[in-house]
Amino acid sequence: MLVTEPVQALLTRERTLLSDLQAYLQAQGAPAEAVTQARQALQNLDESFLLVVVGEFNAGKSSFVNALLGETVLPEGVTPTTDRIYVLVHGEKGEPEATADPFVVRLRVPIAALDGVALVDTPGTNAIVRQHQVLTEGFLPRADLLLFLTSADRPFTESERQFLSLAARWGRAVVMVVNKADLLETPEQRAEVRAFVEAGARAELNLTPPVYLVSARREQRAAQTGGDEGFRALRDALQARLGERERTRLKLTGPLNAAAEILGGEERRASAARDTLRADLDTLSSLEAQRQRHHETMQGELDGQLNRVGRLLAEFEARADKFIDSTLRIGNFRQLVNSRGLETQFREQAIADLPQAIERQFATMVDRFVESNLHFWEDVQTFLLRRQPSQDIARTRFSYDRHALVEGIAGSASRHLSEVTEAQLTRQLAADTEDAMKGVVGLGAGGVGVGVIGAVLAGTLALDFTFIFSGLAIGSLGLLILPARRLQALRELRVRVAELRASLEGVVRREYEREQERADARLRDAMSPFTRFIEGEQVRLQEAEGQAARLRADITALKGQVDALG
Ligand SMILES: Nc1nc2c(ncn2[C@@H]2O[C@H](COP(=O)(O)OP(=O)(O)OP(=O)(O)O)[C@@H](O)[C@H]2O)c(=O)[nH]1
Ligand SMILES: [Mg+2]
Repeated sequence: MLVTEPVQALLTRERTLLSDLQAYLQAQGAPAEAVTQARQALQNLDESFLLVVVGEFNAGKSSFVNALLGETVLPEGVTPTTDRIYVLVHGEKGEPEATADPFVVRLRVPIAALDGVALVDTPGTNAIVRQHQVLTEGFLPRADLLLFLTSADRPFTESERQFLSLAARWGRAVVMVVNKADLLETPEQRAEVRAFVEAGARAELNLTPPVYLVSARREQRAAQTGGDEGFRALRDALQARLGERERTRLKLTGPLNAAAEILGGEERRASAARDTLRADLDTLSSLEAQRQRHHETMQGELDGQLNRVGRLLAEFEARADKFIDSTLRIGNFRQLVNSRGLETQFREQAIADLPQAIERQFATMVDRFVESNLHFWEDVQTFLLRRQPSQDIARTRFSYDRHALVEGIAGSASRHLSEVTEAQLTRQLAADTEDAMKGVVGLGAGGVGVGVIGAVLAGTLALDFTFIFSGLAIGSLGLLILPARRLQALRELRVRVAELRASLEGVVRREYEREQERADARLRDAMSPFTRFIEGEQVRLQEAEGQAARLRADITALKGQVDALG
């Protein structure tokens, strides 16, 4: 390369720009391959000039290179032949040397035409071996000048059009070559093929690169044929194109165009990330409405459960009613004198399994509470996970982080819900029931079992309702007032059942409410890393936008200066 003072200055600025780009990509958490491409662009500045021959398999690339060198250096064949990238450099002939890239080999050949230029043969595109195309596409951004080879018997195929469009995206300089021109028999055919290839190239590159019709075969058989005319023209053109000044310009432009493409990729990712964040924010704000609906559902659920408690109490009341009615009778005189016996009978016939039934009902309520909250959280998570960010940002730090955070939401919240909430809510309900029962009975808690709802209720009910019979251990006088006592007992029963019902309902509603608030707080806690992430990313993307704009301006300015190089 012609390193004059202005070139040196440009080189320095370009190196700075390319390392800034690399740092920028790293800071943005771009996919590894984008960072690698930026690093590669920087390295390219210091590599020799790469003249890269590309085209569909069997177009005659290897034959073309051999013809250009005037020596059969590379294998040729009708099937997909070249399976790695051959970088031919001037030097003492030797064995192929490995490079840092296992698919790139270096070959020294003692041909003066290669001085200062490395000639590169690539595996063909559109071969049955997909890997061949992948290799060549990966190498494309490193090419300083592309020799785009198409075959006269199938000029400018669809896959060649696609490949050329990729070359255009990377801003590569292109020379169009139609090989196997010996297959074209008339001047009309030649003109037709040339026009066709020209039009195709124009459509993809938006400019009209010169098209050369050559025959590698005729050139290889120069001894018999006297060489190929098209080949001679191409050689001359390359000579001019690869003059030191032009080479320098291409060498400086290639990495800048690559930088523009790499930066464009990052800008697309940033814009996709912004879209994702916007959608996430929408989701979060609709979450409040969802939570409201969830609460309403929970309230409906709770009402249903309380109704069932009410039904149990009504059944108890009916049994107690019947008991009082049939027991407090004069004919039952003997039994009435024995208040202990009465209490036992009341327990057996009226109370029966009410405490256990209520306890079961409470357990069901706790289960339902935990279950519907779990469902709600899972719904929230599914909702967020369903919003797959666009393919553009696959493999970025942004999508890894976001995915991990969204996946964590229901996880941590639901673990707590099933491990802690269930036990806690059960305990609270028991303790609260016990407290409430004290009020109903109007007695101290003495003797009442602690913690288990059934025991609390059993004790309470027995104490409370047999209280009705207290003082019934009667003398003869009592018999006279028995009808009045019966009425009073029935009245009292009704009052007590109503009180019991009210206080159980109060307990349950209060505990439900309290636990729901805790559950909401926990969900908010579980969401908070995600909401913080959204806020953080918005700031990052905002700043990134500014940095990208500065980098883009730098690229444009430098390209202008490279173009203006004398
Ligand atoms: N008629 C004619 N045949 C040619 C010419 N150049 C190459 N061929 C033949 O085309 C076939 C493919 O040649 P290669 O040089 O191996 O083609 P390639 O593009 O390197 O193929 P891959 O390495 O598989 O991508 C061989 O059979 C060559 O003999 C030419 O100018 N005219
Ligand atoms: Mg080949």
